[in-house]
Amino acid sequence: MSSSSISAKIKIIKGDITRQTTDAIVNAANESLLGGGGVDGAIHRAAGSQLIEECKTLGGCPTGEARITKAYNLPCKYVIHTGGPIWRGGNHGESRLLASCYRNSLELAVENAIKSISFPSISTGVYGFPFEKACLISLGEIQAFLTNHSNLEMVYLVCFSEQDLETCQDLFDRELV
Ligand code: AR6
Repeated sequence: MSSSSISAKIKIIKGDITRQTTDAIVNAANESLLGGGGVDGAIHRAAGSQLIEECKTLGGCPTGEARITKAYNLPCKYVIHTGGPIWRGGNHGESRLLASCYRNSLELAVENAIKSISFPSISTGVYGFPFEKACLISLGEIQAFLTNHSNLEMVYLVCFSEQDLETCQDLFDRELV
């Protein structure tokens, strides 16, 4: 597939991940999968208490891996939960682990015949991963994955602030990845 047709399958938007109507949304969770603040808190509040009940049955998720659940009261069909790395200066495998979050979430999506998926910017909130660096990793992983998986139709990167949207869109437009 040409790079322009791959780029056409990636859309960077500003919004709230809990409002996305793609087949799946991704939750920036933690290893326990038992809820938290930020995106995780918002997703659990919007999904309702059945989501935590299903998460309890999963037995956690090591950093960089991903797990799938139903979405309950959310407008999407599935939630893919992945725990990103905590930023500890950059020499503790953070980039590799963040890349794994995106790759494993995308793998799980195609295994479940998901055609469209929305990602938040994993690890860039309380986990402190520098936004621009994280964005280059996410865009790189998504582009590489789409090159080899034509079944996935659309991948949305949902930025929470205007500034994050501008940074991410700029990196994408400059084709730095
Ligand atoms: N929609 C889209 N993006 C959002 C939303 C939302 N509703 N809310 C926040 N963001 P964070 P992390 C952005 O802290 O860094 C939790 O407690 C936010 O601006 O949610 O991976 C978990 O349980 C930032 O850019 O996730 C873990 O313990 C990005 O989402 C821990 O936080 C990620 O911020 C995970 O930390």
